[in-house]
Amino acid sequence: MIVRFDRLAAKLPPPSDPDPDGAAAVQELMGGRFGEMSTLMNYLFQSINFRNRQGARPFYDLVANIAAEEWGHVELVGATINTMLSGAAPTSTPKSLSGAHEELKGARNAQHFLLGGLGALPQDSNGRPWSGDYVFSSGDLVEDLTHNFFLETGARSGKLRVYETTSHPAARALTGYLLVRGGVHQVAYARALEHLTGANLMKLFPSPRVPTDKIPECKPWMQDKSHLKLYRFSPTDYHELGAIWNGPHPETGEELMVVDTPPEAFLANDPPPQPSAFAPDYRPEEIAEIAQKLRQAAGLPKKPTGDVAPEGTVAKLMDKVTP
Ligand code: MN3
Repeated sequence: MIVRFDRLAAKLPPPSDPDPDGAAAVQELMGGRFGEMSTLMNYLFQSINFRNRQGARPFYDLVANIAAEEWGHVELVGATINTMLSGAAPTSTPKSLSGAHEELKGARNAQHFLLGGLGALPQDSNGRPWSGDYVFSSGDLVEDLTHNFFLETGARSGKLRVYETTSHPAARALTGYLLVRGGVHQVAYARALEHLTGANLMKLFPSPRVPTDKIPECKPWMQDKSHLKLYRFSPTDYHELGAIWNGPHPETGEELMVVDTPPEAFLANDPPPQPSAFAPDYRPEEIAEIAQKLRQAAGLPKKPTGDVAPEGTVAKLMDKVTP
């Protein structure tokens, strides 16, 4: 089971200029074959199905622990898509709904506003739903680890292509972070295979050639040594990561390290209401009023007890004139 924290793995900029077509491209990193839903579900199913885990403990710990990190990557991709869609329609309640989405009728993913409330969907960049067929869980450890290495390789290519496709600051922050963390997981599966078989996949397939040290949005994470760290995502379990995650980084030669806690996490920006997309309703203030009454009746403080990134971050959002 998992414990959930209302935090994001990386700091995203607040909503600024909307970029619905860029958001459609980012969907590939969510529900594409090599997207974060695929990495999460592959490692989740492989860990659920893992047999003789006591006999193979370091390998079980590795796959199960990385699955937990992937949950956070799914959340981060979703938050990025929402950031890029914010403001694509009026952010204040329009006087008339007529034509409120007129500007969006040519958008690449019409379901972002026709089905979702200007929000992320479990789809790829062509709007195809994520599929369980993307999960490979054969039970054969060498096959599964080889698949995972290839999955992380494809995932990094995808991230780099999305980086090349949109310069929206949220997409750049996302891909800068995920390129570094995907690199860690790629090396982790290569190390696991090397320990098991002696084959060095990093030498066999030095791909994709991602110059992370030259990408500005990767640099802060490299300075933080995030490319060397495998975080332990459990207060009680998965202690054997260090039996696999050790030795020099295959590209930089620096020493790999296990960090015994989850990484530093960040408050999410509160995405503004999109009344014409009925998110959270055509009149969001009504839901806010009901929530306030319930809070009072339950003896909760007047101010919400949960945290979002500090106020004012939404002020930069281009609030479109209501039609
Ligand atoms: Mn990932």
